[in-house]
Amino acid sequence: MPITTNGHELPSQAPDVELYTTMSRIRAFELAAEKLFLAGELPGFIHVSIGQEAVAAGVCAALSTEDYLTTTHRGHGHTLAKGADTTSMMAELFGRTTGVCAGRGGSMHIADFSVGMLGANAIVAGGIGIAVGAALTAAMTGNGHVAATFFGDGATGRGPFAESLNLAQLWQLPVVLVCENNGWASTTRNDEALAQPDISRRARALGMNAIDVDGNNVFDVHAAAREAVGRARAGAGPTLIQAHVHRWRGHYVGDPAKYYDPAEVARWKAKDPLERAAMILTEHGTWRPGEREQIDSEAAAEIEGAVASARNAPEPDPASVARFLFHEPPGLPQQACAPSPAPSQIAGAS
Ligand SMILES: Cc1ncc(C[n+]2csc(CCOP(=O)(O)OP(=O)(O)O)c2C)c(N)n1
Repeated sequence: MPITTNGHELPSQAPDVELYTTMSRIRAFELAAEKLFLAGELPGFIHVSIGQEAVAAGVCAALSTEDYLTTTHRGHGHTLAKGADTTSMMAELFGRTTGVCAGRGGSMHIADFSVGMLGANAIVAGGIGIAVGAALTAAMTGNGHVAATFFGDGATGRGPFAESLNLAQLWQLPVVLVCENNGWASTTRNDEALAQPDISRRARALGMNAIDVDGNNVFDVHAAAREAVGRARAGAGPTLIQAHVHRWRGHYVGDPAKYYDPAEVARWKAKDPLERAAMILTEHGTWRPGEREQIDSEAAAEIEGAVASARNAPEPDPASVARFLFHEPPGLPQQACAPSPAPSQIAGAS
């Protein structure tokens, strides 16, 4: 059960199959991305969130499409759960023109304003201030939107975390700050780097509402997120959710992760959020017979289709390298690139 600041337990609603479906799609997307990267098909670096899917699914299901979201270098799951299309996300990882950012961003810089996704961010803690700024926009314009941001425990050692929490609480902004506390920042254990590794206590020190939740239980995460989003939308200010999770893989795909104790990883895997959700849905008699298998095979087929489409899509023309930077240089050839979003396509723009 998620525990609020005053020790109150938040009950989960009846378990919803849709939350399992989102996790299954994220898992399928990231297993495919991992394989493709190791086979040398994807440029750059990628970071996967395998084992952390419940946080993305549970939080984003509490947001509307227009609500704002920012995320991190480990943001595929958050972006997908917010409603981005898997085909254009996969094409983005391949760096193709059909990508959600026309192949210019790659894994760590995905943004999709059409679903309120303001951006992944390779700068640790970089997304937190942007979400607080978006929440300030919501408060000043009265547009009714809420902003949410995902970040890791490592990000809480940086200045933008402290500054953003301060302003969010001072101005009672409609923002939900979601810390995925997986205990590691790259190769460093958080108790070696943070004076206070319990992130909720840092929020409570400012008087901010905070909720602790088992990040392996998607239904509990969702209950916490509904409470936090409801408060924010009602004008009751920000909430920090600390989701306790495990990062099954190394920091980046290809990291041998020799710093992990194999017994510890085995313990984490025993808490697989997909298996946990499946067990709860079975206990409640929510599944139809064969429903889990059907969801998993549809997710696999969706991702297979996304990969095939990305492989066949064109790469950007090198002559267009300056496109989307600052302004459209006159005389640039107009090749097969997705256009910049019109202001009217940006969620919340009036
Ligand atoms: C400002 C900044 N410092 C350092 C890095 C290098 N770096 C990338 S990810 C990372 C660890 C982040 O850990 P955490 O915030 O806990 O997120 P997690 O990787 O666990 O999801 C570091 C140090 C960076 N990208 N940006």
